[in-house]
Amino acid sequence: MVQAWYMDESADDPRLPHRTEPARPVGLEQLRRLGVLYWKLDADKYENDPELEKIRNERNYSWTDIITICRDKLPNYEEKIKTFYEEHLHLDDEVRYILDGSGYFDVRDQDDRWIRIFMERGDLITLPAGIYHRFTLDERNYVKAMRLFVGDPVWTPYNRPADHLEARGQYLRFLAQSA
Ligand code: KMT
Ligand code: NI
Repeated sequence: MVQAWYMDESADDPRLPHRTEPARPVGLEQLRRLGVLYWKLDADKYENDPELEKIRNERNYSWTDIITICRDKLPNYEEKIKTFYEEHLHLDDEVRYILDGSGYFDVRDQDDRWIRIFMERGDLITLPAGIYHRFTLDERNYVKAMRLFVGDPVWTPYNRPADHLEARGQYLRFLAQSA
């Protein structure tokens, strides 16, 4: 089951869980209304997994690569980590499948509050184009993830405010009718 919750307002290290007290868990259905889709797969089989193939075919995720985020493996680690955690959106879906390690994807809900999604080995997520979001490692400081994309990848982040973009307008229309 997905592990997601509303974040507290504390300015502590982002790599901590930041659960509110009392806890305010968020379920799959609420994520779905935000356009966020989640699957649990068997990461042992990622190289030959009919379930993954099915999702890739249905959603046209033709392109993939694998990224390892840790201090020793990722060039420009500090800079990239900082960029990932700036609130931003993309013109396309952001799709990640966690093969090892873990981290947090934070997404804004319909009232602009942060929801934190804990992602670990076997978790696949799609963040829709136009949603404001960010990513951080957790205290393990390590994640290995497959990045999936429809066609040739474009990673450009548009930092908030990016409300003038058509992808944002489209997303807001989606939100308005999915409530
Ligand atoms: C991104 O675009 O935020 C990333 O690729 C980092 C997260 S991948 C687990
Ligand atoms: Ni992003």
